[in-house]
Amino acid sequence: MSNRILVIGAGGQLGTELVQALAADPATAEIHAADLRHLDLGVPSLELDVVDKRAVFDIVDRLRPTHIYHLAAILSAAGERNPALAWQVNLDGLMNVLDAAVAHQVRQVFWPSSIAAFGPNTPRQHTPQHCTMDPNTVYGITKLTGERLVEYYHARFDLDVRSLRYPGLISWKTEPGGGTTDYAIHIFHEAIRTGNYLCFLEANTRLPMMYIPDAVKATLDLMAAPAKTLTVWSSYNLGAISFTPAELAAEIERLQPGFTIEYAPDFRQQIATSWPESIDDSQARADWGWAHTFGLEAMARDMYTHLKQSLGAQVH
Ligand code: NAD
Ligand code: AKB
Repeated sequence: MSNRILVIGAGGQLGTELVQALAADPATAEIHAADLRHLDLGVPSLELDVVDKRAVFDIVDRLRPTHIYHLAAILSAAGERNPALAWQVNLDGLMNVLDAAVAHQVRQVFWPSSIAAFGPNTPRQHTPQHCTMDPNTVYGITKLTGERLVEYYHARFDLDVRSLRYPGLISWKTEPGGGTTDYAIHIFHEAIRTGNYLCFLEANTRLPMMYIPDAVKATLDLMAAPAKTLTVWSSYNLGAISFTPAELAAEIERLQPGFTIEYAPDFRQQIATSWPESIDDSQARADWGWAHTFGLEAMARDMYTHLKQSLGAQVH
């Protein structure tokens, strides 16, 4: 197989890591990283606004990718600040990519959904694959609509488009992109920089989370799975760890004695409270063998160690 890959929204938290993993895959013959701005990821970079339909079609026509990973999005907290932009990027952008993929017979597309597709009437513990979904953020509404769209394009146009409902992703190579789960990254930065963190969620707000190597692995595993083994063409539930700010703070305190946390919940508290606390991902485990690697303690240790080295390197 010689895959020609286009990653759109490649400069973000997930894209930065996924591009590296895809570039290292022997099946990858060519990879291009597209974003609003030029990127230095060690692969050819393209400037692209995914809302611009003609630009999306031109790039797909020119590069003829076999695979598109479409990651560009406006996340939950940023979306509440600009709902119209979230709608345009998250849904018009998605349709542009899906239409270009159908028109140019792209072999596979990946597009992420989120735990934000669930809402206040969703069962919050061990949230099932199929249940009530009534998101009340514009981001969540675009993710649920996107799920319906990708399933429709699979059924109607036979497009092989696959999706995961990622939990909050934790990583150290980039700053987070404007989500509600960003606290779980900010807390490490502030612990290392100042020894204290003012958290925008309440101490006992439990949310599903995942360390980035697990998210990258899940993405590659889902894309590699034989189509006939898949039973979900909207978006797979995906779980790993669930914890509260207080539990994460206790873990960081073990790594850095004297670390302190205070709480000043803001508008993101209401968003978090509308999302699941934990995810039932048994369908993903049964269909394509999903298994996570990092628990809370291992994630916190690895994240703390790498971020400390990286921030130290920036200071000196
Ligand atoms: P991010 O905000 O870090 O990165 C998104 C990237 O998209 C940015 O580099 C941004 O410049 C780019 N972008 C924004 N508008 C664009 C446009 N109009 N055209 C082209 N590029 C544009 O996001 P992320 O955390 O890397 O998330 C990637 C995907 O995973 C998104 O679809 C997101 O909804 C989903 N997801 C992320 C998380 C998480 O915790 N990070 C959780 C669930 C789902
Ligand atoms: C956000 O908080 O908006 C994202 C997500 C869970 O989709 N991290």
